[in-house]
Amino acid sequence: TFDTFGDAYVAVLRRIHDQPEYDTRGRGKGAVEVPNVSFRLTDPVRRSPYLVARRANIVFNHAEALWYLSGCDDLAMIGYYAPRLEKLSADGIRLTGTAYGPRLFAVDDSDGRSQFDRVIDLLRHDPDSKRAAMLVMRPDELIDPDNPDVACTLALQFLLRGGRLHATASMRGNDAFIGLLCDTFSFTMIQELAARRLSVEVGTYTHHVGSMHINVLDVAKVEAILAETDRAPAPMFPCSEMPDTSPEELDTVLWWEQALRLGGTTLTVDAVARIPVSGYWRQVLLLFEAYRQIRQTGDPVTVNITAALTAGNRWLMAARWPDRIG
Ligand code: 5HM
Repeated sequence: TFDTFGDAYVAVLRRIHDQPEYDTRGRGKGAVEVPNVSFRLTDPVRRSPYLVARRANIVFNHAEALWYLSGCDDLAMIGYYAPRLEKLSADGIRLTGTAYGPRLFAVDDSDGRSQFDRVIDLLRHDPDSKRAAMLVMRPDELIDPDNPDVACTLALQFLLRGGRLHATASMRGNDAFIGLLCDTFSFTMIQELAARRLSVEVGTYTHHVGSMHINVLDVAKVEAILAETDRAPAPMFPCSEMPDTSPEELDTVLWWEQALRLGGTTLTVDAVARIPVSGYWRQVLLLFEAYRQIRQTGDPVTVNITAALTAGNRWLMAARWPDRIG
């Protein structure tokens, strides 16, 4: 059990790096592995580790969570934030296994609800339910042995206990350096959104993985992270809590995300302040505007936008794009 994800992340990397149990070569990729790794977070809202050597992409983290919440599977949206995902798409248009959105948040039956809607409704009527589980990987994903993109997540489960919404993610495999950070970020955002919808506190987050591994290609970067935390503890920043967010408010955030991505639209701090969403989501739109400037101009991000970021977001942006954040 750890307080924050930053603590768990470093502990998992250290365990796999220092005491690997297997060397594997699944699909031709060398990795060191520890099977059946679990951890629990008591404060899943503090979901970003502040590690210079990790160079985490806080813009991608939010984009991926929103991409899931949108219920979409288009490469165009998520590929703008992470071009590496292009190679996972068989047709260059859609992602299959990696796109958890359609499985969790798209209406998938004649009842007009998504898996997420159903578990929320279930917990409203039967708060002690043991059934609030959403399945992600599907049996048909193993039919084609060359499928480049099989979902790594098996299921997400909510337990409403003691007035708090606990969440558990079960994964068949997880890349402890890259995927673990992104997956925990998105899953704890989903947990927080669900807790707010149910008007309960955020509980603990438990992450369980069948094959937790570090790809051999990333070992040097992992060693840099471990050396960084050996030198000094990572900094800490205050974290904002997500307010209750309606589907309409999420649509507004997604509309602005798309407008910034597709070009033509730019945002100033004053313009963001006029968008009818909460301060929490305005901060996310500021991150998208900062990223638009990084992608579409060669200049540093404008001082006003940088100054309007929270201290934690500014730190993460500067660690990722040191020459673009003043
Ligand atoms: O051979 P396999 O299908 O497991 O390769 C996919 C790998 O991508 C996983 O083992 C894991 O290392 C990584 N991954 C992850 O960590 C992939 C996804 C996409 O579902 C994810 N987290 N969300």
